[in-house]
Parts: sequence; C-alpha cells; structure tokens
Amino acid sequence: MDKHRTLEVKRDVMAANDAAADAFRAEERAKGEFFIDVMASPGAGKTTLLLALIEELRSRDADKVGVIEADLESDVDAMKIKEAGVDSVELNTRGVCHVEMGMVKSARSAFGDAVFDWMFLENIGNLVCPADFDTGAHCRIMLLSVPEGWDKVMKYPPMFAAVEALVVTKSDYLSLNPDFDMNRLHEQARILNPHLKVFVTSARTGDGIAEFAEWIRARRNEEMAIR
Ligand SMILES: Nc1nc2c(ncn2[C@@H]2O[C@H](COP(=O)(O)OP(=O)(O)O)[C@@H](O)[C@H]2O)c(=O)[nH]1
Ligand SMILES: [Mg+2]
Repeated sequence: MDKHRTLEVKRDVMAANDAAADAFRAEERAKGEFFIDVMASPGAGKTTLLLALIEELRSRDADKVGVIEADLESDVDAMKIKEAGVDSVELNTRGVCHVEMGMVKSARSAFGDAVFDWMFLENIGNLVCPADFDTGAHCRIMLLSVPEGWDKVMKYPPMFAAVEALVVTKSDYLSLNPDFDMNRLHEQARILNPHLKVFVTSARTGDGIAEFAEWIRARRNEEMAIR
C-alpha cells in the first residue's frame, strides 16, 4: 500500500471541499444570509439552544430563519424545529459522521428560492469529525454541556480550536455538577484559541441566551458589512 498516494487523495478531497465552501460562503453573503454551523456532541443541547436563540432573535426583529438539521438518520429534530414555526430541512448523512459541501448545497437547495436572514446548520452530534470539514458557514460555534464535563477541552482540542464561540449549555446543572471547573475550561480553551468567545447558558432558565443572541447579531452585522 502506497501511503503517500492515500494522503494526496485526502488532501485533494479537502481542497475541493474548501473551494466549494468559499464559493458558497460568498453566495450566501451576497444574498444577505448569515450561515452558522453549530457543532457539539449528541445531547449537548443543540436543538434546544437553537430554539431558544431563534425565539430571542425573533422577539426583536422579524427576521427569516432557516435550519438545516443534519442527522445520521431520522427527522426528529427537523420536526421539532418545524413545530416551532421555523423552516427546516432534514439532512440525513446515512451514517457519515460529518457534513460536507455537497450535502450543504443540496440541503440549501431544498428550501427553493426562499431567502433567509439566518441559516443555521445543526451539525452531526460529534466532537471529532465535523471540526475538519468546512461547511461554508460564516461562523462556526460549538456547545459543551455541563453534564459532559469541562475536561472535553483536553480530549477534543481540534474542535475548540476550530470555532469562534464556545457556548456552555445546561448551566442549570452547575450546582449538581461541582466538578465542572469553569476556570480550567476557560483557561485551556483560550490556550487552544486565544480569541474564543465563551458564553454560559441555560435554555431551561433562559440564562445567558440574550447575551449570546447579542453577540451573534453583531457577528451577522459585521459579516454583512463585507458585502
Ligand atoms: N436541564 C437542561 N436540559 C437541557 C437544556 N438544553 C437541553 N436540555 C435537554 O437535553 C436533552 C438533549 O437536548 P437536545 O437539544 O435534543 O440536544 P442535541 O442532541 O444536542 O440537539 C433534551 O432532553 C433537552 O431537553 C438546558 O439548558 N438545561
Ligand atoms: Mg438535536
């Protein structure tokens, strides 16, 4: 087996994905659509946080929101989003542990001609593979829930290094999980990613959601000013 050749194939695939991602990012920006990739492990609270964030965004502006719900199988999350009155498209990867550009483009085209102010991708529940794949988003964020433990920053460093913001979710569990060391999480995350924004939220109590929404609104304005 020629290992050198295998490496080159992988590099070509990644380069093609990166080029398609850059083109998609530019098209989305030109349409005025801000595209956010939301990554985390299964059960970290992605769908619940998205619903809370969208409610907060819509409470101030009559913005149009679309959500691409990626999952290995099933449309459970896409249905939850639809039930909340938000347009969504289910993207089943059929066992693939990450989302890449071909999938994003076909999911986006399933919305037809509709144009949104905000487009969210709920990525596959996985703290490993999605970090490597550019999905054409203007902004990549990750969630880490309190029950998962602060030390995931030590175990999955590429994900913490790949994102602009870390949203700690389920802060209502902090009193039940005293070994969740917020200071060490901050410290280690900032070593990996010095400009990382960190938010501490609970979709259950609403804590931290307004602050996070404020930041993401500012990021959208910043991105759209590039047009
Ligand atoms: N206590 C608490 N539970 C939450 C919070 N956010 C989500 N959950 C629960 O965590 C579980 C997984 O949430 P979900 O949004 O489906 O996670 P996902 O798999 O990352 O999309 C569900 O039972 C949610 O109700 C939170 O802020 N606090
Ligand atoms: Mg979900």
